[in-house]
Parts: sequence; C-alpha cells; structure tokens
Amino acid sequence: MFFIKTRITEILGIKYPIIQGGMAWIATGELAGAVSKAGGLGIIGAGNAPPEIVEKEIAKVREITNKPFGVNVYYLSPYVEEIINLVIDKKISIITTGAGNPGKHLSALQEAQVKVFPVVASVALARRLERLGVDGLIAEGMECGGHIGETTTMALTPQIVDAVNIPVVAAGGIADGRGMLAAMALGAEGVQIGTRFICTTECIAHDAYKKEIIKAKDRDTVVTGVHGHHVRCLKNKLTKEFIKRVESGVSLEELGELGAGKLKIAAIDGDMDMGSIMAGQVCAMINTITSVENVINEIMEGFKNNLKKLQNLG
Ligand code: TUI
Repeated sequence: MFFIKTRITEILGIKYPIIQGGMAWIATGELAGAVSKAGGLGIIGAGNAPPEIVEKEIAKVREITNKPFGVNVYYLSPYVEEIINLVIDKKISIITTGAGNPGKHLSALQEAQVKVFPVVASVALARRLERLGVDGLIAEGMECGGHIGETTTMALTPQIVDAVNIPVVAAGGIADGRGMLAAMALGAEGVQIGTRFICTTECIAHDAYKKEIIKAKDRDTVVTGVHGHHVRCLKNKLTKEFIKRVESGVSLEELGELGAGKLKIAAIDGDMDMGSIMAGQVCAMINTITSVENVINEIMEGFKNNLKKLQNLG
C-alpha cells in the first residue's frame, strides 16, 4: 500500500496529506465526511453560517466517519467568536482559518488542543503567525477560487517554506497528482484542494455549478474586485457587471452589495448568470463528476506514477 509520511500526516493523523478546502456553502458535512473517510482531511466550511448550522454539519461528519476532520473559520463572519467556542466545545481536532488573523483566539484553541492552520497569502503574515505559535500554514496562491491574494502558488510556497520552520500546505492550482508532486517539490508537506472536490458525487453544490466547472476552459475564470478584495470565479453575467462597475469607479461598499449572498445563489440555487461561481484556474483540468474516494485515489496514483517518472530521469 502506498502512503506518504510528512509532518502534516503525523500532526493531523491522516493517511494522505490532502486537505479539502473549506469552501463556504459547498464544504458541508457530506463532503468533509467523505474526504476524511477516504484518508484525507475533510473540512467543513463555516463561512457566514451561525453555530447551530455548523453544529449540524459536525454531527453529519461524525455519522460518516470517526476519522479526524476540521472546520474552516472565516474571519469576516459575524459569528467568529461563536464558531471558535463551538469548535472547542465539540473537540474538533483542527481548524483552518481564512480572510483574517486568528491570533487573538490562539491561546484558547491551544489550551483545548485544537490545531490551527491559518491560510496565508504573504510571507509577512506567515512569519507573524509562526511566532504566535500556530501549528502549520496553508500557503494559498492566486490560482485558487474565491477570495485570493496576489502571488502564485509556485512563487509563494517556497518563499513561505523558507521563511518558517512549521509545516506548510500548498493551495491553489492543484487538482491532480502532478500538482501535488510539484507542490511537494517546492517544500510543501501537504496540499489543500478545493475545486476538484466540488465535482464529486458527495458534494451538495448544485449540479449546474458542477457542470459549469466541467465545461470551463483554461481562460474561463476571472478575478473581480479591488483593494485586496479579489475574488476568482467563472466568467458570467455577474462578473461582467462587476467589471463594468469597477471601471465606472463605484465605491467598495457598492461592490460589496453587488457581491453579497451571490455564492449561495450559485452553489445552492444553481443560478449560473447572477451567482458567483467561485472556482480555481484548475477548472479546465476537471472533466468528471465522480466519488471523493476516486478523486483521492486518482491523485495518489498520479502522484506515485509521476514521482517514478522523475526518478527515472536521474
Ligand atoms: O477565504 C478564503 N477564500 C474564500 S472566502 C470566500 S467568500 C465567502 N462567501 C460567503 C461566505 C463565506 C465566505 C470565498 N473564498 N481563502 C483564505 C484566504 N485568506 N485567502 C486570503 C486570506 C487572507 C487575507 C488576509 C488571510 C489573512 C489575511 O490577513 C489579514 C491580516 O489581518 O493581516
């Protein structure tokens, strides 16, 4: 049996160093449970959901598997404090964090033995968070879907690996074994994968959302937004409207209003015109809707075969 041992698999107690992205609305208990069951680390995306909803998703995962799983805490949510309390109360083994700095909650989380893996898009924040005592970092490149930084995974990952001593997970632009191998060649000890897991049978995202990803070609995503509020999604009527308004110089507030609630409209309601179809640049490489177990097995098989190919070069 093939397995990989890194600090990530050791710290998290998982078979494969594959962490599923904590995508709001999309990463529910069904998806997280399936990923953990298949040997990766499933993550519930708390997004802006209140704690009662997240609690139900936690229960769903525990119905599916007793393997480790995590929760992604979105730091712009109005419920951050409640979600942190819930995570502690429910003895969740790991959280990933996004869109902010989890510094003020670290001592409470450490006391409760919750491992913390913040998403970072810069070396400066990576250094700061290591000093505060986080367990690992997720270096998120701008190939990712959703809210992104400015640096590519290829450039960001080795810079963060060189800047810190804690383990680094690479995210952005990874959908198969080749991508995983490349990330690990850059010094990452694991990968975070989002978009590939949307196109699985266990993912509850609307079928129309999955089909748009399958249809997408290499240049079909676009980054909208201004001043550090950049979001990558598939091009549609909504992104056209966004670009039009940015060009006409509307306020950040007005743009925020246009974007509010649009991820749900795409992911749950299936509106492919006015919903925000967040997806990474790997969308063009995704051609099937299959089970989470198949996706993970294909990634690991691809990793192994491409590693062998490289070994034959030397
Ligand atoms: O957060 C993400 N990706 C996202 S968030 C999102 S939008 C959403 N919509 C509805 C409900 C909930 C969410 C779609 N995709 N990725 C993690 C990420 N974090 N990317 C960049 C950052 C980040 C940005 C600034 C992390 C830290 C940070 O620090 C600021 C500081 O305090 O220094």
